[in-house]
Amino acid sequence: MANSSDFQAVKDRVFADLGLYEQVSGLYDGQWVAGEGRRRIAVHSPINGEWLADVAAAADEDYDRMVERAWASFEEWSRVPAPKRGEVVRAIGDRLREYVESLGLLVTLEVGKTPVEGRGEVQEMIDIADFAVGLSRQLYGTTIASERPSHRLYEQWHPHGVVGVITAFNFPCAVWSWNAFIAGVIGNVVVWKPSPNSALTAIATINIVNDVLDEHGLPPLFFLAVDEAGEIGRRMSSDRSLPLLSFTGSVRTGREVAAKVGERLGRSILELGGNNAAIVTPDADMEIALRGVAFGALATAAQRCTTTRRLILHESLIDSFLPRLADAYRSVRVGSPLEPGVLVGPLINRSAVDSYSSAIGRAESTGGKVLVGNAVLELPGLENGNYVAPTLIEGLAPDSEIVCEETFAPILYVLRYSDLKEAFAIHNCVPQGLSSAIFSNNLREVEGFLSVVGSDCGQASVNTGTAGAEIGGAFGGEKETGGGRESGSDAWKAYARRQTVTVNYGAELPLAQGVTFDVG
Ligand code: UN1
Repeated sequence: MANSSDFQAVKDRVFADLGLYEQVSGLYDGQWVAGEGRRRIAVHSPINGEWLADVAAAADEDYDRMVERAWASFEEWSRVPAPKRGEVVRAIGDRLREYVESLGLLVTLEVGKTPVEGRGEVQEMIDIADFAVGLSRQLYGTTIASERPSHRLYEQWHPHGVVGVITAFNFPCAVWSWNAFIAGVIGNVVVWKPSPNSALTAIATINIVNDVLDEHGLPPLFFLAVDEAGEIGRRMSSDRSLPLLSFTGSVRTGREVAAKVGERLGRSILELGGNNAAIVTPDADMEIALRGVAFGALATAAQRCTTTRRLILHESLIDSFLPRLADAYRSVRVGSPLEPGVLVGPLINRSAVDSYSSAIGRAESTGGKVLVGNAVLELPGLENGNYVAPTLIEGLAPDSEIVCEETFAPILYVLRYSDLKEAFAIHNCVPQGLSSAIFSNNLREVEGFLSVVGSDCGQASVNTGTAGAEIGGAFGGEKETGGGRESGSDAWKAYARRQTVTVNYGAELPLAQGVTFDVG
């Protein structure tokens, strides 16, 4: 499938199925806004550099109108009973089931995931839709025993209103749906600014969703503004009319977003960088560990925030486990994700390739030894694609600058340890705290890892990799990862405002804490 006529055939089929055009609007403010006179973002496939489409970007002047309309929709939507809102999300999930193949392939074309991962991305949306449907009947509040006679004390949860969602290219629709479907069943309306690197997937997603809303006679609930210059994102950060902003992206941008939202005392959900490690102990099942580390480190060409970036390996395994991992690194197929058997596709763009090269350069100059990899690949027929060789680097200090940074490219730093306490110290010495794993069948090691002195991350896995979380758990991390939680469990509470209600149904006015205040 490397040749360009096959690529074109896939593109034609996907565009036709999703109703996409080569000139397409990136602004949905209640309707698709025609692109004339707007800045155009040219979208190229990372697979081969081929032009996919031009997206007309939203302009600064579009922003206020969009948010105003979103609030108008909120008036109506927030009055719909939650289980009825759930029915709408159920219909959206059902519609997405019809597009698993084509939307998944669009993800492949636009961001370079393998087709099975592209489908997984859409499946993740369907899964969270199902979760949100159930949630729509479980938005429970707590009743608390009041200390006063004839009083009732309870909590209820209301939607915030219009919620902003900013997403990254690497999960171009799944992460939006974690936010949008949960926020939606609670009664919020959502304004979405996707990465310009995955604008087409966002547009196709909103198209699918809008058809369902139209069929239900509903107002627009899911707004979209594609923007390249970052202006819309900045507006969202400082806009008081977005009580909640969910941001997925780099630590650097996340810091700016958090500061701006904090300045206006708004709320944010931050899902920022990870620097995830897997510890492999002598008591591990080596087959499971090998596959778990390889998947965690290489899936999505290492462009997940959950990617395994550090392998903390017991010193006794250096001569057994490491050579096997190195073999896997040498033999894994890198290339067009449209070719069968390819497990590692391209990086998103040239600048990601540059980050890869510069990280390896910095690693080498500070004592790192490249065991495998360190090559920018020019693949036949894919000269304009962004391919790099998966790279293993050994010999760096665990707290060295480059190891402590997240580089969004397939570079795995191998760090050795001798006792488990040391492994935990290495594990926790980076500033990020998203995902973590231990491979071991030893109860003491495993429970130690899960104890308060073990992993300091939001996600901790045992005998499975750092990447590939299910939607049922709350997803997010600690430290510089930002502390936000999205997706399952009770993460929904962040999309709602809690109201503590006190009702006096008696004929007296007793005061709490025994206070008396007798006027007249
Ligand atoms: C991300 O990379 O931003 O756990 C999210 C995983 C996916 C989500 C990753 N379910 O790898």
